Order: sequence, then structure tokens, then C-alpha cells
Amino acid sequence: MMLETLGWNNQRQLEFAARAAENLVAGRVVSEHRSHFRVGTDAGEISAEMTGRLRNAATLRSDLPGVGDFVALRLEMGDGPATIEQVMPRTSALIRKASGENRPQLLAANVDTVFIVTAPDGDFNLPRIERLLALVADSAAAPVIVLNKADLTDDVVGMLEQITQVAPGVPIHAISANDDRISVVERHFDGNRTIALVGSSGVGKSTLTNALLGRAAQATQEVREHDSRGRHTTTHRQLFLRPGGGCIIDTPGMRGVEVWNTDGAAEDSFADIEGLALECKFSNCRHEAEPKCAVRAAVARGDLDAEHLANYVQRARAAVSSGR
Ligand SMILES: Nc1nc2c(ncn2[C@@H]2O[C@H](COP(=O)(O)OP(=O)(O)O)[C@@H](O)[C@H]2O)c(=O)[nH]1
Ligand SMILES: [Mg+2]
Ligand SMILES: [Zn+2]
Repeated sequence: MMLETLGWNNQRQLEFAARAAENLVAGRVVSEHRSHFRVGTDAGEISAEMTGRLRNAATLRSDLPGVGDFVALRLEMGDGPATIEQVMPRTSALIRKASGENRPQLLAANVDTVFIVTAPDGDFNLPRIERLLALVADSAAAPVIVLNKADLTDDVVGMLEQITQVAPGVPIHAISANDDRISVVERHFDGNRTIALVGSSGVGKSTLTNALLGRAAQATQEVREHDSRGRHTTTHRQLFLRPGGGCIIDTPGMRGVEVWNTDGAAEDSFADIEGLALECKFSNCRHEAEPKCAVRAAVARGDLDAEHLANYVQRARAAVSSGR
């Protein structure tokens, strides 16, 4: 049935047994518009609202239903929208820090794999890939890196090598979404898996979504000449069912993504450098050309990877130039 193609399985069915006994129906949130939801069920897609009780019970906004959540629904007699009575336990949650606010924002729930999409034209930036890897690491989904627009560079191999440096062991694929050279990424949908696409605006997430769906479901943006970046066009998140199986969640561009840290995994990736920096002669040492720098000394001794320091320095420079 439809719910199975949306990722429903035996484990979820077991967790749902008590709710089914109360005549609740299972569904998956496919889109969200303020407090109004579209939910896929075995009987097709329906409208739903959440109960006040559910809203009041949430300690964090990210506890509320969001795209990708499996929910327990009470169907109304007549034409009214169904009500969401419960968010079923999540197997993963992609959560970022809402921009400009100190609160978590749910990007997508129950995602099996996240495609971190990047492109050679202007977007290519290893610290950004590292930040997105930290976001994925916190989510419990598996990362895959997709270098899109491979047609725009003569050095695909060199770029893949650079990515491998910051993402050892992570699958990496070079593709061209706009001429349908995408077959290498399709196997990640096997078994009706759910994939979310993250990455800067303009890297081709919506183009890839459309290529994977075989239809123009998402609006894409023509590239602006002067900076070769696409403009932001995807305004809300939506879960799409692939005709070949599996689900896709496209997300709006996340140039300045900040990790909402539940367990400190993101900061931890540079804890080694921050520890060594305590021994630098100058407390504001940037570990570039300053004398008596303990961090560069560690690189010279072979105790610290030079590439890892380069990523840290690039990230620190970016933070300064963006005023953070
Ligand atoms: N050359 C080239 N351009 C692409 C490719 N994929 C997407 N684009 C273009 O990149 C621009 C931004 O794409 P879009 O899908 O809107 O990016 P999004 O902001 O990440 O959703 C559009 O003009 C696309 O046609 C590709 O593989 N090669
Ligand atoms: Mg888009
Ligand atoms: Zn230093």
C-alpha cells in the first residue's frame, strides 16, 4: 500500500499497534504549511492539523510534527481535516539551529540518507562540507556527498580527493543533474529509503530532485551571470515519492547552516586544535604566521594533520568575514 512505499515497515507497525487499537490511522507528513499538514496514508493524501494537546506537550519546537514524521491520525467524519494525535518515534531527525534564533528547527524526520550536495562553480568549500557532515552526524542518518555539475570542471578527480580528505569513508559521487547523469545515486533509494538533500542554494538540489522524480516537481533557478549562483527558489520542504521507489526531501538552500548541537559532536571535530591552541604564545593566535604557534608546531612534528588545520583556519576566516 501507499504507506509502505513511504517507508512504513514492520518495526513501525509494531510501535503503532496500541494506536491502531484506538482506531487511529498511520500516516507520513509530506508537507507542512504553518499549522496545516498534508499527510500520506494508505487511503491517499489527506489534510491534517495537530491537536492542542500535542502542541502543548512539546518542550521544543522540533518535537512538533514535521516533514518526514510518521504520525497517528484521527480521521474526522465529514469534510474536516484529520487531527494528528501523536508523532511516532523518529529513527533520525535532521535538526539545525534556526537562523538568528537560539532554537532548534526540524528540517526532516526519519531520513535514512542525506545527500550533501556541492558543486564546482563557486560553492566548493571544504569547511561547509564539514559543517554539513556534523549536521548529518547529529541526525543519525547516513551521509553521502554528491559533487553535482561535474560537467563544469576538468578536475573531478582532484575535487573528489579533496572531499575525501574531510570525509574519509563517506560515499562520494560525481554527477550532472541537468543532463541526467545521475544513475550512480539511484541505488541509495533501494528498499524505499528516504533521502534528504542539503547544500547551498544553487548547487542543483531541485534539478537533482526533478531528475530523480522524472518530472518537474520543484522550481529551479537559472544561474545569475555575475556570481554563478542560483537564486533561492525552494521555499518549503516537501517529501516526494519516487516512481522507482523511495522518498526525496528537497530543502531550501542552507548557505549559513548552523548545527543545533545535541551532544557537541560538531565542536568536537576541532577540539584537538583548540586544545593545542592553549599553548600558543599569543592568546589570539590564528595559527597562520604568528611566532611560537603550538598548533603549527604540532603539524611540523606530524601530530596534527595539515589539511585539518587548513580547514579550521578557512572556517575561522569565514566566521570573521561574516561577522560571527
Ligand atoms: N552545468 C550544470 N548546471 C546545473 C546542473 N545541475 C543544476 N544546474 C543548474 O544550476 C542552477 C541551480 O539549480 P537548482 O536546482 O535550482 O539549485 P538549488 O538551489 O540547489 O535547488 C540551475 O540553473 C540549474 O540548471 C549540472 O549538473 N550542471
Ligand atoms: Mg532549490
Ligand atoms: Zn597558534
